Amino acid sequence: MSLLAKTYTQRAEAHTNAAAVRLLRLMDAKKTNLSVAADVTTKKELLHLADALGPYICVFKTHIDIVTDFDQDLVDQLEKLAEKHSFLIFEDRKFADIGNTVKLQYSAGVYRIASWSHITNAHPLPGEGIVKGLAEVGMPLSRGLLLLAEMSSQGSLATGSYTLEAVRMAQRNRDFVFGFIGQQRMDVPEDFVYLTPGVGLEAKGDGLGQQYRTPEQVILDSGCDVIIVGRGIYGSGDIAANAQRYREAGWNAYLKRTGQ
Ligand code: 5FU
Repeated sequence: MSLLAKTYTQRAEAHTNAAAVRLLRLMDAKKTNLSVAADVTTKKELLHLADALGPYICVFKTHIDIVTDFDQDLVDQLEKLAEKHSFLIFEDRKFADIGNTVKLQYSAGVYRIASWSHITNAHPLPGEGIVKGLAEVGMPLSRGLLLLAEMSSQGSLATGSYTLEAVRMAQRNRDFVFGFIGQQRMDVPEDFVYLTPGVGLEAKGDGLGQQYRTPEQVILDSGCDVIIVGRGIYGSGDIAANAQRYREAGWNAYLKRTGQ
């Protein structure tokens, strides 16, 4: 059976990476492949989004360094909400330095990302040392890493042979790397989980290079697994109703893909 015809649960059963197993299982259990990109700048707004949208999502994606009043209590509360609503936290840190430096950026500093974020991501740009450095911190905590194979923004340089090398790097490090930030599934035998930003039902772009595709284009046509939606949900109107719309669109595309 082709990977794309399999359910998330079937894929979880065959997977060896702890973060992938957890994510794939919870997607089927909650019937959602929606991740919200919570790009807000106050603790209050971030916690409000996590609590209000928690029931609809599998992954809550943060940019913790844009929160003006960050404190330890914020991540303590975020972890409690992750338990309450059963979602994973993904700090979209996009590490991009040498192994020794990213190890420190991941474990220490003000944010201590590894201590609370189930998933994080890294650019393959510096070479394999970035994965090795992050793995030294993340593996003992059962965290998972995504490599940025492609970006949604116009003119991105992550294409062609760069993207192929990202996939090869992931293939060599499957104990820690369980998937990609990418725009389309690459044809390899290993099961990688694809989380895909640049998703919008109405807008086609944002005037700053962002490019949007629909949930159906992402899940059905491009074979990705999780839709990441930010402003399409919290930008205007009723955020819960917006989340419900994206959740349904993403889920229906998955049901179509797997023939359920
Ligand atoms: F890696 C990427 C990428 O290629 N494109 C993105 O848009 C990450 N993102 C993130 O997804 C970006 O940093 C935002 O947090 C989010 C998209 O938000 P939007 O409001 O749906 O455009």
